[in-house]
Amino acid sequence: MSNRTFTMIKPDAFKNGHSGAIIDRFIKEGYRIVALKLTKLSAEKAGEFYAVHKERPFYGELVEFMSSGPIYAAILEKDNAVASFRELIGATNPAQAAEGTIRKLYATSLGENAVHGSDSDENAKIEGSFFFSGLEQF
Ligand code: RTP
Ligand code: MG
Repeated sequence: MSNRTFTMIKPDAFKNGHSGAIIDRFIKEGYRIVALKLTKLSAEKAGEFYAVHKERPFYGELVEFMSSGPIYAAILEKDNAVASFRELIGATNPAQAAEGTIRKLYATSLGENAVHGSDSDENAKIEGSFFFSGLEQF
């Protein structure tokens, strides 16, 4: 089990002014910030990041949304990071997310759901390296 996960604060949460509260929550929940950057995905890069969803009906909408404005990308470290972080962010659909979870508090809708969290240790590594060089992942 790896102790790192990858996250993005998505364009809706950034635009709505929730980035500070969300990063503060990561820290309060005991995650160490390994790497952090403010950036903006092109449609091409967003499409590449979410290539696993290429055949899904929401792919076009997802790519458009994820390239619509600034995001924060981050690598976080804590024991059992991937699973514990998925619990902290809550269900994909904020309407189904548990009370107190980040998506329950800050997400806009199923498509615009405030944060991303890697779904496996393998994907956490791939996704972290999509945004950060080896030297930035100290
Ligand atoms: P994420 O990858 O962003 O952490 O979210 P997740 O694992 O909870 O959900 P996933 O199934 O991987 O879907 C990726 C993102 O696609 C958008 N989505 N839209 N309109 C829809 O039906 C729909 N379904 C998913 C969401 O932004 C979701 O987080
Ligand atoms: Mg996912």
